[in-house]
Order: sequence, then C-alpha cells, then structure tokens
Amino acid sequence: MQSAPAAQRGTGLGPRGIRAVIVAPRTFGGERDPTPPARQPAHPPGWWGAAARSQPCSMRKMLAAAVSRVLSVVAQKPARRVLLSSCNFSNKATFEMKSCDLYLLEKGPPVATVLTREDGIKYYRMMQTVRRMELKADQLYKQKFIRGFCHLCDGQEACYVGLEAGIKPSDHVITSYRAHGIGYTRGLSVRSILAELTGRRGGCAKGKGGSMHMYTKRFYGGNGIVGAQVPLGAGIALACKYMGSNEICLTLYGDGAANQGQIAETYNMAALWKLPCVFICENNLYGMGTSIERSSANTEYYKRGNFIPGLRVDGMDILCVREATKFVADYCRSGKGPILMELQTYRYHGHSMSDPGLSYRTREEVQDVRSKSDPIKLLRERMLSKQLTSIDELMEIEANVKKEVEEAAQFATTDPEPPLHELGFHLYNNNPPFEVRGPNQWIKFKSIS
Ligand SMILES: Cc1ncc(C[n+]2csc(CCOP(=O)(O)OP(=O)(O)O)c2C)c(N)n1
Ligand SMILES: [Mg+2]
Repeated sequence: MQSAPAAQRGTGLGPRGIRAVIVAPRTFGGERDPTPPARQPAHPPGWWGAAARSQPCSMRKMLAAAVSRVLSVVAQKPARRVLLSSCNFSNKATFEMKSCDLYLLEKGPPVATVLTREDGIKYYRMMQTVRRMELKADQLYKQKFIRGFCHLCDGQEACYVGLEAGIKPSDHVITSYRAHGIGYTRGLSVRSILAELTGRRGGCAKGKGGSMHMYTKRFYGGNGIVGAQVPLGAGIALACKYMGSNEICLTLYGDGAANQGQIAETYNMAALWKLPCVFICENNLYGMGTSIERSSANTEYYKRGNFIPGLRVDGMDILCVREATKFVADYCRSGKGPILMELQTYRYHGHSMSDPGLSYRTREEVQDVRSKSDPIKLLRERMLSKQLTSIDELMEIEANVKKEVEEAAQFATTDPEPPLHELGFHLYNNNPPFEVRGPNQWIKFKSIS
C-alpha cells in the first residue's frame, strides 16, 4: 500500500523553505567545549557593534570604509560587507508558531516566541553541522570507511537542536540507534562521531561502539534494540528523583517502537511513581519500510500514554520544539510526573544504509517535504525575514561547517584503529583489571577501566 504524501496526512509539516554555515566549536578530546562558540576573532560582534549602530547611515559607511582597509588585511574577508550588513541586524525578533495539539492538558506551550540573533545563529550552525555530518557519513559509508549499521538522521535536525535548547546541560538524554544528531547536540564533536563511525581510536566510544553506541556525559546512547532504551530512560528518571537532583530524562523512541509492550509497561511505572521522564516519540512516519498507518491502530502517539498527558509538536520547526521542550521540562521538574511529546518529523535517508528509502514511499513525497518543510530552510527564512542575519553571513557559516566536517572526516579516515589488546578495555568504570573471555573460551582479553 502506498502511503499518501506527508502533507496530505496532516503531519503538521507546513510549507516552508532554507540553507547555511558557522564557526567551528572548540573541542576537548571527544567532547565539545560546552561554552557557546566564539565568533571569528576577525569580526566579533561586540567590538564595533554598539558604536556603529548608533551612527547615521553615511557615517556608518565611512566607518565601514576605514575599518575595511584594516580588516581586509587581517580578516581575509570583505570587511565592509560584513560591517555594513551587521549594522542592520536586529538583535531579536518574535515569531509565531503552529500551536501544539494537547492531550489531558489545559494549557500548552506559547504560540509565539522571541528568537535572539545569537541563538538563531547557534541553532542554524548546529542544524547545518548535523546535516553535513550525516551527508559525510553517507559518503564515508559508500567509500567503505564505515561498515556495519549506520542510521542517518538528516531531516530531523530541528528535533535534536530544539530538544537541547529546551533543557539544561545537567539533564539526561537516552535514544535509539538513530543517535548521531542528538549525540552532537549533547556535546560530542563531529570528529569524535565520524571517528566512531569509522571505528578509530579517537571515536567517542574509542572506536568500539560504532553508529549505534555513542555516549557522552548525560547521554546514554545509542541503543540497538528497538524500544529497549525506554525503560532505561525511566530508570534514569527514577535516579533523578531518588537523588533529588531536580533533573529530568528525555527518553526518545520511534513511531515503530511505540507499539511495543515494554513502552506501555514503562508508561505505567513512570506514572505510578511520578518519574521526571519526558517520553518523546519521534514520529518520522515510518518504522523501517512500514508506514505508521500500516503499523499503528492509533497514530496519535501523543495520546498513547492513556493516563499520561501529551502534546503533538511540529518537529520540523526548531522554535516549536524548543518551546514545547521547555514546557514539558517545566512540567516534569515541578513534580507532576511523566509527560509525552510527539515530534512530527521526517527522515530524508532510508532507514539505514541498506535501505534506499524509495520502495515504500515515493521520490515526490521526500522531495515535497524537502521543499516545503525543511527545518534548516525554515529557520533560514525566518531569520532573513526579520533581519537577524544576512545571506552572506549564512554562507560564511556554511563554509565553516563544511571545513569542520571535512577536517573531521580527514581525522576519521587517518586515525589508527584501537589495538587488538585493548578490545576488552573500558568495560566498567573504576573496576580493578580482570580477564574477559573472547569469542571462544581460550581467548582471553585483559579488561582495564
Ligand atoms: C526488538 C527489535 N525488533 C526489531 C528490530 C529491527 N528494527 C530496527 S529499527 C526498526 C524500526 C523502528 O522504527 P521506529 O521506531 O519508527 O524508529 P526510526 O527508525 O523510524 O527512527 C526495526 C523493526 C530491532 N532492532 N529490535
Ligand atoms: Mg519511525
């Protein structure tokens, strides 16, 4: 049965359109520096901004011309263009969003929000980075640098960037095997993700995890068994409650996983114990090659918690996801127990690298989502429409992202593989050395934490 195009099925993916780049974040080992990325030293926003903004236009042009000569030497960029266009940027703007559908809730997230220029640029860079990283992974897979499983998440970028924007770094996240994007937004560097995919020593799991098993602080993977991360997420939320940390756990799973029995069991326990757990169903319309209409008797996943309140969110709109995430995070933190959030989204690639993704959906359907609902295009259009950025600046961001991803790929294809004798290392944290059995009982590996 051929499913109808996404837009016709009322997926909430409204017509929209965009593209972009940014400044590479500093990295420390596998993790990104948690401080916000610095602007290029050649043209930081603060050094001329306040003075220049208060000048009349002709004075701004004179100032730009003078500074241009100095900057063109050090910045290797058309400084006049940067200065002039930056003068006209707004610092923030208000945007309206699609309202969320609610279940057992009287009030939902706001339908309008303020986006600062700084945040907009940050989100744009992050979404572009995830997109480019996934396209690079696709290429490395086809070149046979990456072997085995590989599930890409391009198309779903607004979910990951929006979720991270709505929680605290101290909160917790666990997800399925489609883990590259959210691993990045949780703090992993592109380099450590790509090197993990190629099985190299510099990978975030030291080259021993691969696509489905990436971790960093307060990010628990990367789980290959469909739905198995959901009870684990409730367990993490139980720990948050037990420790009285006022932290929450975002527990992600797909529309396919939503039909599993263990998900219903977990809803029950989480509600019973009022756990600070946000159940997040990434509804990308398909579980492998099966459309939601063929797999689910009830495709309103935000209502599937039965006794747990829920909301359905436009997962292609970063602002919608951010505001909804703040809303559900506040709900959980206030001690009311779990809440369910369905993110309506779409994956551009097939389920995994062995799935061309076009036997169960049409090329036109994918193209339709790309042209009307792409999350990066949407943010781009919004920011341009309210003068939060310029095309030049976005292109500069794109160029920087491209460079960062290229350098990461270079590392991921040249870094050595972990040595064989380290195969059993790092199984446990802070454990005295012990021996592990290999594929047969005569092969022994030493395990060192
Ligand atoms: C317990 C279990 N059953 C089946 C599989 C094979 N499998 C891997 S992904 C998948 C589909 C899951 O779809 P969904 O939950 O919608 O997530 P998406 O891939 O769309 O992100 C299946 C059936 C598995 N890994 N684990
Ligand atoms: Mg799915």
